[in-house]
Amino acid sequence: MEQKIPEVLQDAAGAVITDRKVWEQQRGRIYELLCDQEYGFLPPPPEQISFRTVERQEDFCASKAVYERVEIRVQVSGKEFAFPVHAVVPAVVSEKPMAFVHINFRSNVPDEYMPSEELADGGFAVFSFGYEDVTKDNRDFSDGLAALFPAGSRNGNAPGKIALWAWAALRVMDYLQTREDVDLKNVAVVGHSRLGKTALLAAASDERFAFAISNDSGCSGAAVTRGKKGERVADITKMFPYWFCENYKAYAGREEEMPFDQHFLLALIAPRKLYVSSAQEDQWADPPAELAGCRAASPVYGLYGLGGLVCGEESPEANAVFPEGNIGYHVRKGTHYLSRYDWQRFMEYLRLHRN
Ligand code: GTR
Repeated sequence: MEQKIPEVLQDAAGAVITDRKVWEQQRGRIYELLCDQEYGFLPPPPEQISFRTVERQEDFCASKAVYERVEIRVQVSGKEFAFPVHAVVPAVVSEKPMAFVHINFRSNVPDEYMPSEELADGGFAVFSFGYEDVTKDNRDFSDGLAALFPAGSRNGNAPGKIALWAWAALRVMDYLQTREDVDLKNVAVVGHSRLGKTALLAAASDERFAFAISNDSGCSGAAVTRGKKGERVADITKMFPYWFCENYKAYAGREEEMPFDQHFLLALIAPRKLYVSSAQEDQWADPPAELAGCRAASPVYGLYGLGGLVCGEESPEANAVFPEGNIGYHVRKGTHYLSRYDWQRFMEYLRLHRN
């Protein structure tokens, strides 16, 4: 069933990479390869960026947290675009809170995907944005952030929507740099499903994220593509071609020819922390393929004298949690969803691995 996947620690001549410096050059090449062939290149940082708090509630969650709506305004190619970020920061803390940057399906706070009250109770801050406040989840590249990049620039490696949503997450990280009340050494970017893919790309693109968390990210996310069940490149590029760059389509039905696989994306996060979560009944995402991605990315941590995934079990039972490693993993009972259970595990993982 499982097919041979490309070695991430192999140089262009086929030699095994055992040296961290050589890996760091390879890392740059791999990042460019994934941008060029799969997601498209993220646009460069904005020419200008500004932040404005447009709403503030001190009595959020029974006064346990402060809610702020912050407008992030960017200028790109002389054109402006703004999107809202929702901050929920615990009101009373003994130390600066660790923080999640949540790339959210919704822009309501709180919502069914994000238990902001439990996060605040747990001592965590959360900064979320609704992905469609950045650019709509459709093939229209003339809306929102996408409109800042000239039409007709949809050449082979122009950014797909995942790359644009990831770019927005980097701008939230820019905003966080202005917050002295947040533990900036411990910021996690987190997303579910298509936004789990986005969270991985954001963390691969920006080392300011100390943790990357992808939930049920599946195909073109944490799951190894070769031998994968459920969704394949042909499915995803047919249904959602605009998530990716044009070049990715060439691999529909030809996954064996890809000069990469998804563990390359995961490896770009090393030596920072990575947490991958699956749902047992989410066969479309394929939990074993997501776990395989974690295993295949693990050797890169060895170059830093660190361990990757710590999971002895071939096929873990539902609700098994493997938090010890620099790559953490759990598989939850149930279907495709970002649940309270998942968030509880993310909080535990951050507490355990706090920098
Ligand atoms: C599905 C898609 C998956 C996953 C999911 C989601 O339809 O095929 O790759 O990303 O959407 O984002 O909910």
